[in-house]
Amino acid sequence: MEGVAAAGGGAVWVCGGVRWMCGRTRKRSLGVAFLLLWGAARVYRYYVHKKRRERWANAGQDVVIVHAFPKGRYTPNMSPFVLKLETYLRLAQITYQVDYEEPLGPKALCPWITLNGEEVADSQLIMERLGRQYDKNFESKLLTKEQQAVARAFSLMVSEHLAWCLRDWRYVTDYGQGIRQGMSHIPLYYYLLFPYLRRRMIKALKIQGVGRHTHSQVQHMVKQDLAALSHYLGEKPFLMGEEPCEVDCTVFGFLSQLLWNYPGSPYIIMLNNDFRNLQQYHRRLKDRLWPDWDSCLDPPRTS
Ligand SMILES: N[C@@H](CCC(=O)N[C@@H](CS)C(=O)NCC(=O)O)C(=O)O
Repeated sequence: MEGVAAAGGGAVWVCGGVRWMCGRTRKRSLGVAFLLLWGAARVYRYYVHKKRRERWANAGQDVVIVHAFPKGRYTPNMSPFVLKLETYLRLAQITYQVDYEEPLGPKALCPWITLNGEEVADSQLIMERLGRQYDKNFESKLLTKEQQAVARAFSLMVSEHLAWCLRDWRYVTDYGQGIRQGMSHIPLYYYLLFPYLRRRMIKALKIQGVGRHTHSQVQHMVKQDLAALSHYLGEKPFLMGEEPCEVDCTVFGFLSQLLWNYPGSPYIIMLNNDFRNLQQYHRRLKDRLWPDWDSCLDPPRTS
């Protein structure tokens, strides 16, 4: 009996050992497979990036390639920064092409550009760089030093303050609905990543500061920014006078979003009721610089 019991115990021990080894082997195989897949994905990504970069570098001497998110249903882009940059390129009459394959660039931000193989990120830095390269620095040519200071202050108010207040609506209050409505073709990754993007935005808003206020306080801030723009514009055709310059491109990018991509927000009502001159100003810029607006939408609008 004892011998049988000992043999039984030994068998259990051996089986357990084999199972343990199989488990370890399985885990190790899974680990190796994961590493191989990850490595293959990295190599593939590197190859695709290299091919794209070769293509962009050969787009033609001095042709600007703007890398952007996909077109919008109501605006040529859902990003105010892309619209700002495209509007500047049109104002400066610089030839450009838009690429939608790789929207995030070297600083993990959109937009960025490729120019003769060189990569530049951040709409403001891009405009300054192109201004120097093509001698299209409107503000320094058209404005006095004092006006340049005002233009810079407005530009920063819009892209570094108003922009955060609008992100608060777009990602937090509206839960990305306006973005979904404004795009005909939403990449799958957007749906998958939205909860993560929203959490990341809430954190960024808290760090920046706007995210610490109540929504009604943020709405009040937007109203004050719009009021400042509206009062300064007054009856002038463009913000700084008779001719448009860089700051108008910035304001245009943001007003376009407010007018079309913030359905259900209090901001459309503000523009309709309190700031009609901003709407007329926006139309003036659109008529002048975006005569092909409808054909730049996705799908193109035929009316
Ligand atoms: N200061 C930048 C801001 C650009 C920016 O915030 N872009 C947003 C899209 S509208 C972006 O790239 N977000 C990606 C992210 O936050 O990961 C500029 O002027 O270009």
